[in-house]
Amino acid sequence: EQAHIGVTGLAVMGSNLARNFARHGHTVAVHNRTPARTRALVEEFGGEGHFMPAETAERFVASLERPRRLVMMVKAGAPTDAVIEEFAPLLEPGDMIVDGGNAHFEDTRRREAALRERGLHFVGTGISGGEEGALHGPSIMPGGSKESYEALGPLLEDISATVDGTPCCTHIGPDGAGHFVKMVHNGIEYADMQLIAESYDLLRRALGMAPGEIAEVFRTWNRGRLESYLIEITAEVLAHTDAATGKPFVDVVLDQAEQKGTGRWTVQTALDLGVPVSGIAEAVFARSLSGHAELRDAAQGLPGPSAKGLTGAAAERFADEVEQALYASKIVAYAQGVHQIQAGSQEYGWDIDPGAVARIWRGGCIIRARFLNRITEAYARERTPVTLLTADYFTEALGAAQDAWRRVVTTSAELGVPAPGFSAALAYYDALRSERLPAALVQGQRDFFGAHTYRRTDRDGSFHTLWGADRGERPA
Ligand code: NBP
Repeated sequence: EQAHIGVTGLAVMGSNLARNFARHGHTVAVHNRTPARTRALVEEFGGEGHFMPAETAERFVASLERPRRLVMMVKAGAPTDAVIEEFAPLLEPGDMIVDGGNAHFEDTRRREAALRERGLHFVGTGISGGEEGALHGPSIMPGGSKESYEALGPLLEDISATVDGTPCCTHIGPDGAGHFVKMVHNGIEYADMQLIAESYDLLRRALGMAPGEIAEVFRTWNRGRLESYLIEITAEVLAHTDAATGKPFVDVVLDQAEQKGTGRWTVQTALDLGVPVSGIAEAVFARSLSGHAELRDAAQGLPGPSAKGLTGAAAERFADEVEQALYASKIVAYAQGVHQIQAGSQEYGWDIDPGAVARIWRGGCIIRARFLNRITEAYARERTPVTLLTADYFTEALGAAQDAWRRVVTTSAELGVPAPGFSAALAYYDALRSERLPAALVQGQRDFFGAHTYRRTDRDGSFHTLWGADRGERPA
């Protein structure tokens, strides 16, 4: 007997994926560098399905049916290259290596090209949903060749989450496309988390609400258009009481947010592609600012505003306004992420369908949310919008929310409560809306000090003004 699929790298993610395959009736070969993990998996969960444990790479490969489907779930970076180098010589043309780790898409492009030369398919695959997702159904974003998806797709779709009967897994595009989309997913996740955190902070500091009360507000929001996994877990975290002190859990946690780096990759890549992902960037910077204890200590004495909080009618309507600001800012974060996916797709020739991406993000992954249906709809139309903001549904939502959104940003400034996510999103919206931008003045400055030239609104060509002489204009 041979296995349908093999999983090597049996830490939490790999073990859970292997169990997920087994629970769906697939025979799964399992392998890990340290064999104790392989034994532990089979000992503990062997009853869940049919596992074929292998203690050596050779035995593992020999146990797979051909063409071989080998999923690796190891630490990203050098360990991934080491595992590829260990297995590639044992494989035959047409075999597939699936990298389900959090690889950088440039690494995936390099690995795919190298393995293609050797006749092997390398399928860089984004997997979101954490440990629970891996076991019960993640959102799966496979890159690599179309041909490899024909052999792998049915198995991956089998174990992915499903929403309305549709699997949260689709072929994203060639080589690094899957890992690229997973990276942007994480960038959007950073932005969404930051916006929710700002909402909490504003409710707390403008209205003096307790964490438990704010949890109730989030629970209410989660029954409406903001319904999403992140809002749901935020309510859980806010409602939690620390057992040791009896204080709200959120008050005993050190307020320095950490990151593993995928948000940073999103922003670095966006800078290279020239895509303004300001909302995502502010979220990454907000985490980094929170970690600078020395700066924050030094700044404790800086003067703040005289206004202390909201009262009266302004207080009454504030929670509803924050809901609107959150929804509008979230639309902007997704619009920026979708723009980045489109720019990457263009740069690397991936032909990614943003509507399909939104569809597979509806379940399994961390950013799963009711509102993703609306993005899928927007891109299912014959005429797809240039930006998500101009899709009918979103334009209406932004229009309805904008007054409240502006008041929330104003209030945050007046009370001295930082809301970089809300304000960056609003600035992006207003910049795109503006008929003229002060970029014209920047061009003038650049031409003045560096003779960088400018274009005119009324004539083709590039020009330079002789700023140091008679200020006459010359074609450049
Ligand atoms: P880890 O990222 O902690 O990796 C541990 C695994 O890598 C173990 O199986 C370990 O084998 C193996 N490994 C290492 Br480290 N170096 C190796 C080498 N040189 N040769 C062979 N194997 C090696 O595991 P994880 O948290 O399960 O995550 C797996 C991947 O999935 C990562 O890329 C991660 O970024 C990604 N991911 C994680 C999550 C999550 O929620 N945790 C979500 C989505 C994606 P050993 O047992 O012999 O040390």
